[in-house]
Amino acid sequence: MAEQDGHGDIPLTGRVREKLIARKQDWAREGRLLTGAAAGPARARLPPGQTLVRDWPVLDLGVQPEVAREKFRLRVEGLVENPLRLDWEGFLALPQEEQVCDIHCVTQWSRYDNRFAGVKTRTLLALARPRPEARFVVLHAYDGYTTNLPLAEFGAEDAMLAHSWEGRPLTREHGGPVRAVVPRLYFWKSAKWITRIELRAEDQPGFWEVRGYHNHGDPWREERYG
Ligand SMILES: Nc1nc2c(c(=O)[nH]1)N[C@H]1C(S)=C(S)[C@@H](COP(=O)(O)O)O[C@H]1N2
Ligand SMILES: [Mo]
Repeated sequence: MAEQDGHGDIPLTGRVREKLIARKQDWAREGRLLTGAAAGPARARLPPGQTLVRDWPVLDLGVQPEVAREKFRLRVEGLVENPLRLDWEGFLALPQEEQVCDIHCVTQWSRYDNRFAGVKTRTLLALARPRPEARFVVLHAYDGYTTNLPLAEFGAEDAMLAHSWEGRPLTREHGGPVRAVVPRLYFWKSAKWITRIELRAEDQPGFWEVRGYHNHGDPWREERYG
């Protein structure tokens, strides 16, 4: 899968977990984990159907690309006035910010107060200058994973591309060197090992979105599957 994005020299270890992927797809079809509880008017911190965890589970397709910092490239392209192509130094040269946020995984765990550091998506978008037609974003990762979201939500004030967590470099298993963090949507929208951000006029469902996950994924509306 990695070949498609033209980064065939990034080693992948592990094996794609076909069975796990098929099982999650079945759960999506069956509506597993749905509580039917609507979020009340005063939005709770813990979204419906979620359980708080203290550790930080690792979830991915089973292959974890090993992206050396010298080989890291980040592109912002598609419907932008100023396409960006950044290497590691270029990425670190952008304004750096910190963000403490909660994360909510569709498989039911939530984790509070994660301190990420990196570049806010707003900063990147301000540099790339989206064209007026741009309304959606597809995030592409080094393991071939993709996920889609509305441009407005990708550019939310608390969304970022993170390289550190709790003051330390983001580990490879959690998506280092750089991952997306979009706290207001289920965590599958936060692509690990990100390499390309594509701005589009039309939406294009990503890896889990074509396998039965909700196209939008708001945890407080319990948009798990759809
Ligand atoms: N590149 C990539 N990003 C990904 C995934 C993946 O398989 N590949 N899995 C997603 C899912 S389903 C979740 S829940 C989170 C898990 O992130 P974590 O392993 O750091 O907890 O990453 C998301 N981002
Ligand atoms: Mo997930």
